[in-house]
Order: sequence, then structure tokens, then C-alpha cells
Amino acid sequence: MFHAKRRTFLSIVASTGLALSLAACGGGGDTAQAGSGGDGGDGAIRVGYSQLGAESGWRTANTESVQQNLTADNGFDLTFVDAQQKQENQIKALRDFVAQDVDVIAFSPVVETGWDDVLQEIKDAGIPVVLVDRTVDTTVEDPYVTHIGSDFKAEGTKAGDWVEENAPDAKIFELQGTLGSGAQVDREEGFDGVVGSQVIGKASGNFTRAEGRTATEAALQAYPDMTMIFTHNDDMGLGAVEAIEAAGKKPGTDIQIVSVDAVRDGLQALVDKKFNYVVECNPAFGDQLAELIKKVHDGEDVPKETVVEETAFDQTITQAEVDARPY
Ligand code: GYE
Repeated sequence: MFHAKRRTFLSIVASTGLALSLAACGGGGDTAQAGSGGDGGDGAIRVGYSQLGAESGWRTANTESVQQNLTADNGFDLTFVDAQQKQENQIKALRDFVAQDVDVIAFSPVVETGWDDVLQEIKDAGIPVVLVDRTVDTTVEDPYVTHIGSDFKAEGTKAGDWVEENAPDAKIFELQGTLGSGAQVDREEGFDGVVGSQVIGKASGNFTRAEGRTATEAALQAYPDMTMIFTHNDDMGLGAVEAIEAAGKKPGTDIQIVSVDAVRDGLQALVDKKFNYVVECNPAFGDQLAELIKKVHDGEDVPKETVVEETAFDQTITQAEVDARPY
């Protein structure tokens, strides 16, 4: 499920006091918003946080949850940088955090691979890493202290189980998330593990509504016999709804839609009978993250993995439930 689980090392909590500070790179620190280089002097935990982007409703809710919990009132001095879905921006932000010698680095990696050098640099600087949301696949040993996020493979499996039971003859087009991201790789593995033989085509919509729409427009041409879309997130599914309607077909009926995330817009599409089933992916774990970062900073023991709890919804969901959804 998580790549890190392939490794069987002991969970060693890094001691921040031993930092071999490589403060020699004088040119660092020009990342947007990275303004809090000095120690607050007030005992606040200085956290460098690299968010991967703002591509989806899920991501917006996740950013809000992180920012609402890593506050000065809660004892944090947060430097938050949005990478706009570009790995090179994330790597730059991470290097800036090393140059600033922050207490803890937290980041949500846009893709799984390509982090070896920067993770080694962070490790050499003695800064503990808290991995958030997505996973990494790296040759660096013991690259992070703890990871909090979803079990993406289980989400894909849940979606596949619903299809197997409710639409065993469906001809499925799979709308993939950002290629090479943990969320894409593992959801696909879980889903295809159950109903892979029903998948007639795949393309990526990069987790955005706009690209979900264009990928679906092309798929409607390429696979005229498709009867279902499995989309790796709600935003791409909402883009698919636009494309299906523009082609004169009925989403939810002519072409069923199974999705992941369960943000309010996705659940609304379920009430409106345009989506058929939505597996929840919970973005609101900022409070748990804050606790973990505190413990990591204090050298306390933390679990290697924290898997957030999630459920799933079908068309029996009510409008009241959707209206009560916090994000
Ligand atoms: O499902 C999608 C977002 O990594 C869990 O990223 C996250 C995914 C989420 O863009 O909407």
C-alpha cells in the first residue's frame, strides 16, 4: 500500500539538536512567502511546509485545515509555500527550508520519485521530515519520521468493489490523477485489482476540472461504447460531467461516474444523480498533523504511519448531508 512499508527499519525519531547545519548556501531563501527565517525566540516550532498545489477542492480544504491548525496560537511559526503542482518548485522550497534551518519540514509530494537528492540534503542537515498526504519512493534510508494521509489503494479497491457489485458489465474509462503521484498509482492499483478487466481506456486529467473535461472529450470520441468513468477525484469528474452533457448524453445514466474525494461539489453531483458513487478521501487532518509535528519536535515517539479515517457515499445521500459538509 504505502511504498515506505517495503522498508522494515525501526522508527527512529530524529533529534533536532544534532543538526549539522549546512548554512553555507547564502543565495537561498527567495521563495515566495518564505519570510520567517529567524527564530521566533518565543519557543514556537518553525515549520517549513511545502504544499504541492491548489489543483482541487480537496487540496483547498487540506490547505485550510493545515493553516487553521499550525497557527501561532498553537505554538507554530509556519512558512507555507504552494508549488503549483511543479516538483521543481517543491524541491526549491525544501532547499530554502534547509537554508533557513527550520525545526521541522512537512511536505506533500506531487509525485513519488525524484526526491533522493533533496531528501538526503535534509537528512544531512538533521531536520526531521513529516510526510503529508502523498507518498515518496526513494533510495534514501529512513527519509521521514512519520507519514499522515489516506490509504489510496483501499480507496481504489472500495470503488472497484462497488462497480463489481452494481455494474459488472460496465465498460470503464479511467480518468487518472497526476501520473506518478501516490494518489494515482495506488488508486489505480486498487481499482484495477478488482475490475481492471472492465477498463477499456485510461488518460490523465491531472486532478483538475479543466483537464478532466478535455480528457473526457477525447475519450468520448475514442471509446464511444464506454458506459462508466472511474475518476481519481471529484474535480475531474465534474469536468467529465461538463463534457458528457456537451456531447448530449446524461451523466449518471448514459455514463455512470464513480469518484474519489467527496468534497461538497462531488456530493452535490451525487444528490443530483450525476455521480453514482463517491469514495471519501479526508483532507481535514490538520489537527492530527499539528500533534504529530509537536511530538516529532519534542523527540517523542510517533507511529510511522497515520491513516485517516474515511467512508463512501451512494445516491441515498440527502441534500441536508451535503449542505452540512464542511468543505
Ligand atoms: O484526491 C485530489 C488531489 O493527494 C489525496 O490530490 C490527494 C489528491 C486528492 O488533487 O483531489
